[in-house]
Amino acid sequence: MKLPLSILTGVCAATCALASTYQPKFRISPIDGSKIALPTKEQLDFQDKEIGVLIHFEIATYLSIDGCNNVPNLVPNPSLFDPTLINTDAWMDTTTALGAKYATLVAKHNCGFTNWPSEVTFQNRNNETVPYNYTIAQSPVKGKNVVKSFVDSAQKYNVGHGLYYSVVVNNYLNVQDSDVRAGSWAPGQVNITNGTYDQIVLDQLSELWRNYGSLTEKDKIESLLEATQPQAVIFNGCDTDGNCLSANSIRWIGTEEGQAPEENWSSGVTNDGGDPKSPYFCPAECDTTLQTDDRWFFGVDQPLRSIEEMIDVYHKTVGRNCLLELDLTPDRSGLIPANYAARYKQLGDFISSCYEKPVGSHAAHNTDENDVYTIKFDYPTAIDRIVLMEDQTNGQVIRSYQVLAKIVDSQDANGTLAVPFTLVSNGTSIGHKKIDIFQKAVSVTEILIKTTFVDTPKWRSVSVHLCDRLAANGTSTEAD
Ligand SMILES: *[C@@H]1O[C@H](CO)[C@@H](O)[C@H](O)[C@H]1NC(C)=O
Ligand SMILES: *[C@@H]1O[C@H](CO)[C@@H](O)[C@H](O)[C@H]1NC(C)=O
Ligand SMILES: *[C@@H]1O[C@H](CO)[C@@H](O)[C@H](O)[C@H]1NC(C)=O
Ligand SMILES: *[C@@H]1O[C@H](CO)[C@@H](O)[C@H](O)[C@H]1NC(C)=O
Ligand SMILES: *[C@@H]1O[C@H](CO)[C@@H](O)[C@H](O)[C@H]1NC(C)=O
Ligand SMILES: *[C@@H]1O[C@H](CO)[C@@H](O)[C@H](O)[C@H]1NC(C)=O
Ligand SMILES: *[C@@H]1O[C@H](CO)[C@@H](O)[C@H](O)[C@H]1NC(C)=O
Ligand SMILES: CC(=O)N[C@H]1CO[C@H](CO)[C@@H](O)[C@@H]1O
Repeated sequence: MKLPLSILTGVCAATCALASTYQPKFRISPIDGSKIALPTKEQLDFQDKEIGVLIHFEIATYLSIDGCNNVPNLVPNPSLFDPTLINTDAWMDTTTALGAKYATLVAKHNCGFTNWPSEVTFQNRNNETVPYNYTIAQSPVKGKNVVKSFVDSAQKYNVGHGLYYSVVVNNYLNVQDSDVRAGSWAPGQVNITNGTYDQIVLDQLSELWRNYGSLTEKDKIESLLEATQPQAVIFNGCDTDGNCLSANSIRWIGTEEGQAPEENWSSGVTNDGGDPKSPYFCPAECDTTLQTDDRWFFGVDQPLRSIEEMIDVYHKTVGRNCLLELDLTPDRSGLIPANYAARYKQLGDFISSCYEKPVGSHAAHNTDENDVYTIKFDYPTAIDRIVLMEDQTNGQVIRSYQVLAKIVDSQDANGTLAVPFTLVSNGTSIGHKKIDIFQKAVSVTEILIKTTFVDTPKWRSVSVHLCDRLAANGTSTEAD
């Protein structure tokens, strides 16, 4: 069984301060006395997944605009939702071709439509008990259940799954900023109190958690979460004052462009590159789209970002210690369009051909008494990048590093002359993974990695690669 994942939609700033009982776990550096934030097993498992997809597929798939954000009076007619070819196994074919290890489905977005047949009922302002009848069961594909079908496919493909439920906006219930708007009601909206809204959210989350294993937030949600989903990893689970819903929190990187700052720590609670001194271990997630213009729901004739741009996204997210969560958007038929599927596969193929097999894997790897890491090759070996991974079991401890190499390109093909070491890359944060692409491919006989740290570093892996050759096949690798 894969770990169920949870996605929280960012109202923690308003509610975590009230909710929080969680204290950060850290240890004190034996070297300089600074705090070293400690991870949970769930956080490390989550970072290991490296790539996930976020599947946007509900009533907004049938709108020309990108969802019900900022159109509080719009309640699209449920008769629009008519995916005649829906095939969630095909979604998983694409997810695995990309190399993603988890998938999160948007179960309810801002229009209020649920793509599972919610059976929640509630009281309206006339004190009548009415059904939450803005669901797939009121659509032309009545009888289908996208959430169940998605979860079944994910389990069949051994892909971790999560569900996303937005709490902040619900047009059907006339909710904006987590509150029922007092004032006007548009056609299709029902009239409820704030208290009823909170109850509906809890009831729908319980329905999802009980039946499909997953998700989310707000103060009462904290206890529900602890009771039903103790292992769930919570996106935006901490506010900037360090109030957290869960020890298993991850943070948003602060942009939807698909890039982390080059310096990006596993600790910190702010929506940016984080903070090496923070006592909160809270890795970053970088969410972004394949479609251009930050478009998340399927857009008719919406162009896709080029493979070169997506490779760059991979290097600036996974290659900078950030989880890449890439949008996956089925079209109105319920299938992933062929050109989209091809682009995800192209990216997955690039990643595996470039990174699966290091060059010189038989070379001797050693750490000397000064904690300098060395790789010695038997013969000059061409490389154009290095992949560094820290073992973060006891926290992220490296604070900066330099990669030096004996480059023998034009000097001594046999590596017998006394060749000086040259700096080929350097930086600060490594964490789960850091990928450094060199200016150009070089032929080397030896590599040294020097670090500064707050405790003796443990490497999880250090590998070198040569991917320039992929460029010849139309898959350019772009210098970093
Ligand atoms: C609904 O019930 C509440 C609490 O019992 C009561 O205060 C209110 O007047 C009732 N509203 C209507 C329309 O009957
Ligand atoms: C939903 O329920 C309300 C109140 O019971 C009713 O007026 C409305 O027609 C129903 N809508 C659908 C799509 O069934
Ligand atoms: C819900 O609460 C908000 C914030 O307190 C308030 O502004 C709004 O009027 C309330 N809505 C209703 C329908 O009472
Ligand atoms: C919603 O309920 C409130 C309180 O009963 C009432 O004042 C208001 O007119 C109702 N609005 C609609 C659109 O039914
Ligand atoms: C490399 O070794 C070969 C064979 O021993 C020798 O012929 C050649 O001159 C050497 N090249 C250099 C640059 O030392
Ligand atoms: C990397 O090396 C360059 C050149 O020596 C230096 O200017 C830069 O500050 C270094 N960066 C880091 C993060 O050490
Ligand atoms: C590049 O294309 C050539 C010819 O189709 C093929 O033989 C080679 O394996 C490809 N290289 C990579 C790295 O995909
Ligand atoms: C290189 C870079 O962008 N570093 C940033 C990493 O994140 C910290 C904290 O947000 C910033 O202060 C750095 O500028």
